[in-house]
Amino acid sequence: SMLTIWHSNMEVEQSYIMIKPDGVQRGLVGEIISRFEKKGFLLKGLKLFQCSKDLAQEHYKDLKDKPFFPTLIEYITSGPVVCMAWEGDGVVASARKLIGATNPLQAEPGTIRGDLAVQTGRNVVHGSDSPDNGKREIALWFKEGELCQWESVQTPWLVE
Ligand code: IDP
Ligand code: MG
Repeated sequence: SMLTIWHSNMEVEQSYIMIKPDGVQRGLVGEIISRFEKKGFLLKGLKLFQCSKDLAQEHYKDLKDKPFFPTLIEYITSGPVVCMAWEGDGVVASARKLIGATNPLQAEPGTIRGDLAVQTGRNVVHGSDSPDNGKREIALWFKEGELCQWESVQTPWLVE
């Protein structure tokens, strides 16, 4: 329909959200996905994925000079991760709030890290820090055709 065509050409904000290997190992996949679903964002891409060192290094390239960079890369490549693309107005900043502070001991109760983790080096989930990085990271982790174009029946009940 015209509406679908118009929508697919719009620049809708997207965030790359990733459940890290500790979140997968600890059986938190459903819990974490559920928080974004219940908030009302739209899931456009989802996969369980074992990433290479190269991909992890590219994803975290801004941190390459940090002392914890090698252990960060080991952590992210230590098992499968869950890669997600979530869409909606304001999704990047809102997802960061849902996720909570980098250090889980400083993260507010009610946030994912505040409720489910205790250490920065095992903080269960990643979220893009800007709309530009959302685009960059989704392009990095997903191949052409892996994202779904779809409309949720909930949308008119979430957005007036
Ligand atoms: P963010 O994930 O909250 O955006 P960043 O500063 O971008 O935090 O760091 C990326 C990831 O690197 C963190 O989520 C965490 O897994 C890891 N990290 C950051 N700082 C430290 C540290 O001081 N020690 C160990 N790991 C760290
Ligand atoms: Mg970051």
